Amino acid sequence: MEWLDNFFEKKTRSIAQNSSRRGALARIAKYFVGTAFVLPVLPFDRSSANAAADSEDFDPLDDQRCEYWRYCALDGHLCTCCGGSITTCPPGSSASTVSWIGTCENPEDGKHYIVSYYDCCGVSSCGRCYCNENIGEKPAYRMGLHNDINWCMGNESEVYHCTVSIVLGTASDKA
Ligand code: ABN
Repeated sequence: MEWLDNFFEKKTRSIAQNSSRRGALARIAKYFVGTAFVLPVLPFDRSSANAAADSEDFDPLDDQRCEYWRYCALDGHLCTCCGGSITTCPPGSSASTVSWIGTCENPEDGKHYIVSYYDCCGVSSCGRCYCNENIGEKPAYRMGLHNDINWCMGNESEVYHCTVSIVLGTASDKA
């Protein structure tokens, strides 16, 4: 195999003799500068993102979307996307013993309703349909209106899975 060693040695030497380090660096630099200028002007298909952002073309009563009216103060994953329903936790999880509330307008009758949000606990995070809606939401000094904490904290298992929304009544109802 000595002929192979000699062959490669000769080739390597000839490349080293015929090319300078500065020349190689210049070629590499040209490549990077070229891509930096060309890539930003390449056409990207942004149509789907724009369509989602601009479109009013969704069902406002779709309970698997953050825009659904009951979710106006919901920060969490929708249980409707996780094997549960608007009001029931998915199998294996259980509702938090404490909850927070929001006041949301129902587009069907224009009335405002008190909605109680419960976190479902005991199963690892569902990870689907994350919403962060904050109408009337308040920081932790008003705990009952605060959505940005794990309400499973009072449960045997503090593991958060998803959130359900239960309508308690119209905002004008007397207690
Ligand atoms: N109340 C929903 C939630 C759970 C865990 C962390 C933040 C918010």
